[in-house]
Amino acid sequence: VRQQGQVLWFTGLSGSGKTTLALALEKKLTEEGHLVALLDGDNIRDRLCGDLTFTQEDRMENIRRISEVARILVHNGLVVLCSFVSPEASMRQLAADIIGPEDFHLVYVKASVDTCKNRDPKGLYEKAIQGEIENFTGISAPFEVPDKPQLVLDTESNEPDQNLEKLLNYTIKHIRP
Ligand code: GGZ
Repeated sequence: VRQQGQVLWFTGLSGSGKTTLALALEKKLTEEGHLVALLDGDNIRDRLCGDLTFTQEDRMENIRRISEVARILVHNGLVVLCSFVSPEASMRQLAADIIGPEDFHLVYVKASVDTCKNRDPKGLYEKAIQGEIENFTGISAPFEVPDKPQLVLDTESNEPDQNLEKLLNYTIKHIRP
């Protein structure tokens, strides 16, 4: 059976749970024999996009490069999971335009700034509030809630297992022709 490549694009605040969900999905899909690629800050921001900051312009360039990589991978039949804050509608639109809207699924990982600030697993919110990090999404840079995401995963009110199940069901439905 030829696998149909698709991109699942996770958008949400730092600390909303994007990468955790994408990693869990990657594991499930891999166990089921799918070819999966996971792109996220940890493997992109140090290397391919190591020259970029968090200004609006640099975030656009970050998303552009990632989307071009995702486009190649999806054309090779992979399920591509992209986990990026991608805070503005124009950035997500750019990704959809590059990848092609028919292969692009927007997943909004939903948690409020207050919740993410309280979680603060890396202490970044605290630093942003102290003014030690500039242009920090939710503190000193905007996050535009997506208008019409294909899927919303609320990590504030739902249990992780509930969200993973919802995500897995959606994915299975869309990667099998
Ligand atoms: C937002 C920042 C910033 C600023 C560093 N604003 O929780 P994390 O740490 O691991 O995820 C965040 C990641 C965001 O990078 P992206 O490439 O996803 O952003 S974008 O799509 O907007 O280009 C956070 C860390 O990098 N980080 N500084 N100022 N997040």
